[in-house]
Parts: sequence; structure tokens; C-alpha cells
Amino acid sequence: MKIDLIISAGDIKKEKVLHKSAVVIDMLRATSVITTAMNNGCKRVIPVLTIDEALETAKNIKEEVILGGERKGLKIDGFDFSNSPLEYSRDVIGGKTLIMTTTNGTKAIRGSIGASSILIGSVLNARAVAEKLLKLKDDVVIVNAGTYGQFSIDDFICSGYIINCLKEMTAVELSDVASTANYVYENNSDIKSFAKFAKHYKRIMELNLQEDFEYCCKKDTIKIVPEFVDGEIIIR
Ligand code: 3SL
Ligand code: MG
Repeated sequence: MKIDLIISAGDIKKEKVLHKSAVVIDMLRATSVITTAMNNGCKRVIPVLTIDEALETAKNIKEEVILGGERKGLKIDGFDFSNSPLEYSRDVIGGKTLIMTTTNGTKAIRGSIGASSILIGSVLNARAVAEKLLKLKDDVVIVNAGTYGQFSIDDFICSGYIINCLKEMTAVELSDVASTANYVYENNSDIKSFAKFAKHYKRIMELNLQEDFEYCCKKDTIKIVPEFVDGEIIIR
């Protein structure tokens, strides 16, 4: 199995994702939110790029919807929830459709269209993602959302952990960047300590989101793997 890695949503090229299993990672915090919401019974997540697109999509859906996401890390005016995974408990999200827009994460998900499968990955469900990739048998590209079009340490180490899980399960051929992610993880398996070097960590701390950070760094607390299929994220 070949494994490659794209370092930010701004670096996605169609030919790099085409016919591969893509795993989108925005561990701080969009893909941790999606994984948590789906694990708590959310019916589907519709990732959109803009606030207007979110409002327009909501208008066209008959059932009850929840609007979630962020701009500059903060809840969007008029939305129900922010980009904190801790807000998406079963009592508020169970059975509902979540329409979500975030700065980097939803962009990376939509940018991965063209891949044969698009999985939603995070530290929370990393091992389950690796197991699913093994079953899918395609070559893999891990798509880091990154932060504002730039490489981000948090997503990179999360990718390293998924690659490391896969390496334990099967023979892999790593691109140089995938190999570097694995190396970084092997030498820093305490994800929390290493993710603190990320620039985005400072922003998270400025916003008093220590609890979110701790939560998003916990390995394999969730066993499901959400998948982006035909415009919506579901479990199948
Ligand atoms: O898109 C993103 O990277 C966000 O998840 C950023 S934040 O953690 O909500 O600030
Ligand atoms: Mg992020």
C-alpha cells in the first residue's frame, strides 16, 4: 500500500487524490467535531465552504438542522454551535443533520472530491481509520487541513499516528513526507506534548479551549469512521 500526504488544504491537487482512499485530518478541531457528532448519533454532516452556503443549505432541508462551525475559532453569529467537539453531545445532535463550515477543515473535505473514498480522521478514531483503509485496499493519501493554507504540526502528528497504525497492519510504501510524519510520531508518541508546538495551539489557548485540546489529543476513544459520500458525511 502506497501512502502519501498533502500538508494543507491549499496544497490539494486533483491528481494527488484521484482513485485513492483519502483521509482528511483537521484534529484541531473540525474532524474531531465531525467524528464526535457522528459517534453521538448525528444523522449526517453537510460540510460547506461559506456561511451563506450554510444558511442556503439549511433553508432547503425540511428536517431539523443544527448549524455549526467557526470563523477565527469563534462561533458564527446566528449558528447553534461553535467548533468545539464538547458541544456535540448525544442529547443535542442525536438524529439531527449538522451543517458545518470551518476555516480549514470543511475546505479540505470538499477539496478531496475525486478520491475513491474520503474518510474523516482524527486522533480520536485513528486506529479505526487505519483498519478501514486496510479493508479498502487502495493507495492512501492523507490530506491535512493545515491552518490558513499552511502546514500545521497538529494535523501532521495525527497523520503520523495513522500511518504508524497502518505500518503495524500491512506493508507500506511511504512518500518522503509520509515517512517524515511517521518518524515524527514514532519519536513523539505523546501527541499532546508535540501538538503544543503548533502555532494553532496558541490560538486555542487564547480562546481558553484547553479542554478541547485535551479531548482532541486522546487516542482511539472512538471506533467509527465517518465518510464523505455525495456531499454528506455519513457512517456506512
Ligand atoms: O478549520 C480549522 O482548522 C478549525 O478547526 C480551526 S479552530 O480550531 O476552530 O480554530
Ligand atoms: Mg485545524
